[in-house]
Amino acid sequence: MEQTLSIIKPDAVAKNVVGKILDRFESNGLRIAATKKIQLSKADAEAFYAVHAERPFFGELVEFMISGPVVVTVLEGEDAMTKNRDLMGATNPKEAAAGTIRADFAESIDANAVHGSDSLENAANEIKFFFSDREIC
Ligand code: RTP
Ligand code: MG
Repeated sequence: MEQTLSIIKPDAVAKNVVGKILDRFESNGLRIAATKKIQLSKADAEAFYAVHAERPFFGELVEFMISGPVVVTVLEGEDAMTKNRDLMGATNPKEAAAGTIRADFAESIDANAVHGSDSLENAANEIKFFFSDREIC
């Protein structure tokens, strides 16, 4: 069964909508195979978003991701990676379709509520970044 990684970002954790967001996944056919709440270090965030290291928004992205705890989750199901990206909506919540997580819970392109792996290869690497095999059920 396909797996992907979700991160509920600090803005959504601070708004106390973790349960509401996890419900979107479960209500749309995805299963929670692993989940935990953690505070990322600066080194964690820089490593996780290394692909964006040269982008102008990298510094702000890292500072935002360490501004409070996040909830990292392994989602499992048919087409889990694509399904999660569809449920999230566009990166900029102003462009996100009605009913998506970002349309309903995100504030701005920086504070945009969730991260989701964008390829199966990245999903496998991102899951390994956060979870050991025994934590994934
Ligand atoms: P994510 O990686 O967090 O799931 O978001 P995404 O795939 O929809 O967007 P991506 O292009 O991977 O960008 C990662 C995060 O960087 C911030 N960003 N800011 N100011 C900007 O132009 C800009 N572009 C991207 C967003 O917070 C985005 O989620
Ligand atoms: Mg991305």
